[in-house]
Amino acid sequence: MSRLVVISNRVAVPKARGAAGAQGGLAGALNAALKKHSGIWFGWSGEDVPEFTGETSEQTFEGVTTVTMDLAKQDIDEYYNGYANATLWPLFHYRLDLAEYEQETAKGYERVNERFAECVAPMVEEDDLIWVHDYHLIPLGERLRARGIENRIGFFLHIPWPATRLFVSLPYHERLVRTMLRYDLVGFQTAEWLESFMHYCEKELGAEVDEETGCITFEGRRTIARAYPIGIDYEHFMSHEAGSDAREAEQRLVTSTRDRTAMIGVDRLDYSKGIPERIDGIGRFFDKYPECVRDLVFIQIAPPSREDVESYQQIRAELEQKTGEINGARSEVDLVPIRYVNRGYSQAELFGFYRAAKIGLVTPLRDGMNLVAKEYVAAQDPDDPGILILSQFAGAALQLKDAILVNPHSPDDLARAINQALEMPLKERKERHQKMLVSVRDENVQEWTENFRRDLAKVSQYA
Ligand code: ADQ
Repeated sequence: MSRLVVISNRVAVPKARGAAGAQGGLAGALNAALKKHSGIWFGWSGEDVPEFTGETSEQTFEGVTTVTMDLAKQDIDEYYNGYANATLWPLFHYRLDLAEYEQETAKGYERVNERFAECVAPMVEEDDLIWVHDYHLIPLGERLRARGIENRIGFFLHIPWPATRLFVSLPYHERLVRTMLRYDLVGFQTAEWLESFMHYCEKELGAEVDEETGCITFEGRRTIARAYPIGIDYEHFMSHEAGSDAREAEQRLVTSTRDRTAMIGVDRLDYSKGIPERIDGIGRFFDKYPECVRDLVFIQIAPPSREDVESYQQIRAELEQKTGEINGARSEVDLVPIRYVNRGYSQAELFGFYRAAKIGLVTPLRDGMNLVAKEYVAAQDPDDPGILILSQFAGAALQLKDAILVNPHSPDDLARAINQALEMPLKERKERHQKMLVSVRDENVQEWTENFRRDLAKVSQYA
């Protein structure tokens, strides 16, 4: 069986001690796949050095070898904070207003992709399957090809692929897509992002696109493009159910909210997650139903991320202001309607919080998938499940159709959804939850990893 080589911006380095259980989700699934197929995981160490040296550091733990490289400060500024997170991330999340187009950061992005190729190429063995992850590394396949690597190489995009009309605002957009077509297999979270990509290839590049097979033929080469919706590590996540950390967290929330209904939001602090818009929706609900202020409490957990990027500093300030306004206007001596917590929690604690919350608010303005929505469903008590309010613009909405779907831009729609959730009879809650649970349980992260790996291994059959 072919060895698997996974390449992503960062590597979740397993630790010999103390990190047990800290790896859920994607990291856990990739580790399991690497263990099974005896592979390597390569990425940036997260450290910066005065100058890039090309030296790598390797460690093997339980059959998985992780290899990392350090990057120069300038590399990180241009490639990571710059092009990846201030150009591609906002553009791919439909935030043209936040996207910066700087030639210097574009060059840095290319340069760092070249550095990845320089370090990875010598490790590649003849029959390896190479799997590249996410928007940081789109041109890497092409850089590896330039170094003579002829292995099967796949790419998975964790975020949305934007509509063609939006995507063409990116200078040199054609170059980026041409590099995508040097992969053998490209995967997207949903059929919607896949269709946008194919539309671009056909209309802008003039590629031949077969929508049924996902085969894109361009300049004599073939690439297969498909949707692979990512899931959670269901079994691992459910293992928290019986643990004391989850139970204590659940109890903490239940005790502190007393007889009020708890609603929860859990996100990285990111403008794509629609948190200020969510707060507006809650404000609108309180305006419409002031008698409910005493019955509800909203808990938003949002640890800061990407703090070196300016738009992330702004979203933090905006959120603090909005929360302050609503709490200022609606609080009583014994009651605060919104609790905003600026830190992260372990998966076990999140399990407990999700379970204690009778409404889960997952309302991104745009999201590749969104795993919080799936975790919320998994954590519910099947005999008395909470209700998921989910943005129609999250990839997850295509699978979780029994959530209450909302337009996250509309405060009125959010207020309507909260009211609908509060009034929903137990029978309907159970029916909706049961259907969503089947999808969350069956379309899990192991399935996702295996499907992608299997298609990549088969890819020569199509070429
Ligand atoms: P993210 O944008 O980071 O991921 P998401 O899928 O919602 O978003 O979350 C990933 C993980 O982070 C989840 O396991 C969640 O529990 C954890 N997490 C989020 N907020 C947290 C918090 N406040 N405290 C602790 N943990 C938290 C990107 C894409 C998504 C896609 C994933 C996987 O943007 O669309 O679902 O990759 O492909």
